[in-house]
Amino acid sequence: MTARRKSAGRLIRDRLRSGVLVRAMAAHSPLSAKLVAEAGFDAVWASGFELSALHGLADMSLTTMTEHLGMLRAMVARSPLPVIADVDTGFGNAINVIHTVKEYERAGAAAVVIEDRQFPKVTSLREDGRQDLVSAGEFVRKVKAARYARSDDDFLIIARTEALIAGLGQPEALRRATAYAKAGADMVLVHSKCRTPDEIESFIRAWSGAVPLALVPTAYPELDETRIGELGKVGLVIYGNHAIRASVKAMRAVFAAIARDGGAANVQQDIASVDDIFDLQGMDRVRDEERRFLLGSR
Ligand code: SPV
Ligand code: MG
Repeated sequence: MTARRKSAGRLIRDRLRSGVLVRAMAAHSPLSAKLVAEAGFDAVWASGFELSALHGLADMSLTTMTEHLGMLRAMVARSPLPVIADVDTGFGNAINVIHTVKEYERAGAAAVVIEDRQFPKVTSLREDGRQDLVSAGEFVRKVKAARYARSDDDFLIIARTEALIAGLGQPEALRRATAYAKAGADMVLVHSKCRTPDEIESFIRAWSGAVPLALVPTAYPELDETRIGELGKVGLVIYGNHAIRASVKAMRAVFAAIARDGGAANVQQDIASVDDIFDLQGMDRVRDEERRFLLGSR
């Protein structure tokens, strides 16, 4: 086990223990993971939605574990932050979860988030999405399998319930969250696609606090960190898809302007400078290495 992997989960656990909200921002590439660190977030969210969108695919188990794992490994290599892996259903049943946890831990992830949907999954935020969950009993066994598979006790197993998304109601969501915490999940992520925070706030108030909660306030962005702090019981907030949405809007505007104008003169102020990209690429370090190893002088 490397020091890096050990410290990745430990960084999150230390912050959780000190009662400070952990803030994770979505990324879909090593470059976006670097920008997450630059902006001052605590962790990178290796989002399945973002990676699917990057491939031009729906977030419905169409990208493979190998693709997601490869991208996660590249992000871990380029970002100083702990990376929280969105592994969807764990790519199958409890046996798949064992393999998934071992592979993601070995790749340097700090945590995995596993959701109680059936494989293949359907994206959560779609209005008319099919919402088939596995039974609470089966998912409890998947959580136990995840705990069994990790080799570093600091590696976090975050169990995600989609009960509210599936319309099963708060009692069922609480029943599932309680069972997952009892099975050994380090945190429970509870997701909602309501356009107001009411459903989630009600869940938080009813939650026993057995383990900290994780939230993804995409559909109800007015639930900000100040309000989350007031509510308590929440250890992690994930900004789930803001990297890909920011990129799409920026690219669309710049591409349209160049196509319209027949040249790039008018977009110079709207795009990053080449020097900015050089910095992100570590060009200073490369220059130094050239001096040392190619040109023979220091
Ligand atoms: C993701 O970012 O892939 C998530 C969050 O799982 S959501 O898309 O809102 O389900
Ligand atoms: Mg996802």
